[in-house]
Amino acid sequence: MGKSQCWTTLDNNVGGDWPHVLMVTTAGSALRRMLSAQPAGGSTAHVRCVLSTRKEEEEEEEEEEVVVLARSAMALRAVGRLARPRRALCTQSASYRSSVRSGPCDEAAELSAQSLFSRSAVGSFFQDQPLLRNPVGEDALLQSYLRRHFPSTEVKEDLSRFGERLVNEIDALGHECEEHPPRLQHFDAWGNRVDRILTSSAWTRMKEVSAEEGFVAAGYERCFGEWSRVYQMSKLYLYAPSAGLYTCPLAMTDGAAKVIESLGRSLPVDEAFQRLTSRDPKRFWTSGQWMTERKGGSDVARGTETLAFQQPDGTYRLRGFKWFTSATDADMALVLARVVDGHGQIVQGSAGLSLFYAEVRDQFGRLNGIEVKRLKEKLGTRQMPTAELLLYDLPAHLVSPEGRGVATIANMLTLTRIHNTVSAVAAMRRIIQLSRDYATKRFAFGKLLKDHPLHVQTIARMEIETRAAFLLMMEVCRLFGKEESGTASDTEVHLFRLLTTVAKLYTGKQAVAVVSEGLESFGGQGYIEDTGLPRMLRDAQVLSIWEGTTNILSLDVLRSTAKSSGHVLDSFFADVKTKMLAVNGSSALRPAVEAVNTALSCLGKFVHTAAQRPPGYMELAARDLAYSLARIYMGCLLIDHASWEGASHADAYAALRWCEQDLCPVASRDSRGIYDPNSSQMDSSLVYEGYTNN
Ligand code: UCC
Repeated sequence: MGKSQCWTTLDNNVGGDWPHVLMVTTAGSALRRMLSAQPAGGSTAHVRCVLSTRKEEEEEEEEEEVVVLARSAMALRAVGRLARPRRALCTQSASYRSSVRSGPCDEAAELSAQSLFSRSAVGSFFQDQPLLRNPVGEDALLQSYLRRHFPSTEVKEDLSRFGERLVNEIDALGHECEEHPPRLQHFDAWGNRVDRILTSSAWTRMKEVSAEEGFVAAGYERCFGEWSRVYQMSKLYLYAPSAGLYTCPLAMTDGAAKVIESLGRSLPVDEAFQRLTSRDPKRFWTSGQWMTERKGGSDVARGTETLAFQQPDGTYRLRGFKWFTSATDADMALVLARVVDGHGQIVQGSAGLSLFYAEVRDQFGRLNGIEVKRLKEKLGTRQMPTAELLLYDLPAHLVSPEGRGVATIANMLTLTRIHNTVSAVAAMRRIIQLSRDYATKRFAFGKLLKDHPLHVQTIARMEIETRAAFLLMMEVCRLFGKEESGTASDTEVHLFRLLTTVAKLYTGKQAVAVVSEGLESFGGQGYIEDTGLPRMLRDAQVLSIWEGTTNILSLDVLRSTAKSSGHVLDSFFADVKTKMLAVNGSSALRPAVEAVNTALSCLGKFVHTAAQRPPGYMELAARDLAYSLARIYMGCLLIDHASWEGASHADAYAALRWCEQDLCPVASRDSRGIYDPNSSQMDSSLVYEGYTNN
């Protein structure tokens, strides 16, 4: 057995339950006999021997070593009395070291100390890594949510099977996507301009996996009626942290399928729809969403310069510069552009924008009137190609009514915002799963991290954020499924419009905070690239930026309120009241129910008086208003879940703790005059104090 193989074997055997490790030379069978005659630590269950035969490359003779794993220092000491250890392989706990020094193994300890660094320049440090296990089995809230709302064994079995596939196959592909980011090849060896985006084989495999698992198809097959979106998004929630960012093209693909479905599936988009929703890897297509131009990705209505020239056959050619196109290796894209009329005129603003369908490559696989100027160098999402594209006569079909581009692509935004929420919650869940596992393996200050109350309190706070976010995500998906299947009430339709925005903006921020905290729970290891952990923070940061930044979405809350003449907020108030009335009987949850009711009443007063305030007042309050909606609704959902007969004590605890915070910051800040016109001036003078712009 080679040396490195031997050490690997040992690594794998040092588990969290076996914190004390000692290496001895006594032959394994002899040691086992001694142990059975005189059980160490009172019972042989406290000691485990691992036999490893090692042969140095240049040595002829094989050397047998026995690694002893013990559950307690006492058990280890007992072994030390039976068999003289040659050296300590690793001592994970301070208690072991002190026991060896003070106990009858002094000689052994000295030998151990001498030989500790003898094998390599870095010594024999190793630490059990956090392990990814089937995330379905580890996710108590997912399980109880499904038990409560969706008791289909078929779904549970599919998710569990998929969880195994994640652990055994997909997670490694995700890491590979990170390690082999896309490259742009401008020219081939013979000088031809080719603009090839070269992606990793793992990225290609992710596309096949996506078709096989029906990540998009499940949303349109609607096998589970109004619960189909809950099923689809549950699967994506499991997939996202292992997906190597393949969730991004899937989000846009889902969005494009939704736009096409809502427009009516005429040619040529009918063929595209079938491909976007196919389970056949050979037929499956992904779609891009080309909105963002040089003037920005938020103010799409004023920032879009791309022009559409009509052709004699009724199709169009697009010319423009798309500044930030994600997953540029897609097969098709939905593109916003301005139609140039017969006099060479265009309409400015939102009313001039129309939506086009374009295929990215021709039948020979060459780009269709597209130059890839460069790939973006991004903080995160490096697994995925994001590019600047020059469009010069890209063939395209008008798919929206002329001038209704933004309103038509809004369906796509709804989908990508839901996917964004799913990815945010998934990232939080994954970091907690790893962090709590690590806490059972890492020793510090004489005990495992899991036995340090402050450490566990920190993870518990992350858990509360994640549970609240999870329930909001699921509620949005549930409402979506109802809307699509035509079973949603008016209240639910309004709620869906409001909560999609609120969920995206709030969970995007939560994900950054929770993932960052999660990294810290690994100490320095959380900052080390090849643990795979830093990537999670980089990738989380995008969630609050793309698909509408926090402020843009806060303004969208105002937009949806105005457009619905306040019905979205009326629905919000009505729904929270109904849910709270339903749980009023539960005394354990009473403080939480009271907190939500009080916050709702404060919010009601704020909304009532804000309507009479000067223009600009609500804009300044928009972010705090959105946060208040999020916190109140999350509190309401936590209470609702905790009041279910199958809920656990942890569910009730999470609800109570969530509701201890300021659930209605917009009312608290309003009472302190934060949105008065003069505070805006003060903000400005604070920000620009000392600033010179010569
Ligand atoms: O593209 C990007 C990167 C792609 C990567 C995607 C991956 C996602 C992966 C996630 C998971 C891993 S980033 C670019 C993203 N850009 C945006 O998200 C746009 C942000 N800006 C906005 O949302 C703005 O609010 C705009 C563009 C919607 C504002 O446009 P307008 O034209 O100035 O605003 P209007 O006039 O208020 O809205 C025009 C119409 C109205 O309908 P009508 O005309 O019937 O009154 C609105 O009601 O659009 C309707 N509308 C909506 N409808 C606007 N927003 C919505 C909405 N959210 N839902 C329904």
